[in-house]
Amino acid sequence: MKNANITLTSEITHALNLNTPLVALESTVITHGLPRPQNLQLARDMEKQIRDAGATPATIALLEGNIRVGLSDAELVQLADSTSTLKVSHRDFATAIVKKMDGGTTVAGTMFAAHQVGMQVFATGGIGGVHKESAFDISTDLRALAEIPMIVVCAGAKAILDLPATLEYLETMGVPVVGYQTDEFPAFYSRESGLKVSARLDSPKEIADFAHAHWNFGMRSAILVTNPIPAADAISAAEMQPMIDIASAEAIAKGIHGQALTPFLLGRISELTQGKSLKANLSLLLNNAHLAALIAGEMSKKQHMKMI
Ligand code: PSU
Ligand code: MN
Repeated sequence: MKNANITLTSEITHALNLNTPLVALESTVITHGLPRPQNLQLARDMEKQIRDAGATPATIALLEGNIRVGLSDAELVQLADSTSTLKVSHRDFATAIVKKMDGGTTVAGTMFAAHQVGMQVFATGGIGGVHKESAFDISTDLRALAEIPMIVVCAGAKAILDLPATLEYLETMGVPVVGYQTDEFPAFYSRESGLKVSARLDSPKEIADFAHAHWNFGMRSAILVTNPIPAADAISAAEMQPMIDIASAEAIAKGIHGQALTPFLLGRISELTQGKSLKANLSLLLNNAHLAALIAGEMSKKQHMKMI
């Protein structure tokens, strides 16, 4: 293990040593992204989805100030039930460590920890990005994508963000935005956004080949794989827009900013759509876990071929 501050389960240590397929999972979605009790159910379902597709799940979080890769079921319950968790992105690790707090790691925080222990594939729902409400609110997720070489599978980003600005930022930082079986950047609840991805790839193997081409050439950024929500659970952009406008106007009126903004917008949209968005959210998370597990399988095959 490269980083002595991180505790791994023996199952994950074993998988890393043998190069068997592994998928990292974030935990802000459990602590701040979803209501109870759906958060615990989702955490368990994502792990199961990954196991069913032949990979090992590694949920990453902080428990009493310890950075953990892989949680037992009792620890997942502890995290999902806790009422005083910290949302942990890059700047927050030291706070959680010295104050011995429980914490949910964001996309950025999860990427950092997962990379430190040698993982390459990560599944999440939606990434953070450039917010519309204030000029300087740009998620640390974007910086992490620029600097940490991992395959990050998501359903795009929510239209609560400034999606064109988010894509411009990713382009500036040299992050490939791959559409899985699509040419269009998906907008989380919606399969469409009117914006283009930088490359379309149609199979997990093509994605693994792409990652090798990017990194073997010397690039260090992540590869953002965007996987549209299953059509049956998608909500059209036209249907979402009024809710997004209401939530955004409320955030501005209440002066909500910083780390609290994303959870506020997510919660309000869930209320405004009366649970429809929650169903969509759960569906796309499971869909991403499945694809990430298949990509991890292809990455591990490549690793084994190299060793022969
Ligand atoms: N977007 C979602 N659901 C989420 C998040 C983002 O649709 O749960 C979480 C992720 O953990 C992401 C974080 O990394 O919010 C981004 O927060 P911020 O915008 O404060 O960087
Ligand atoms: Mn922010």
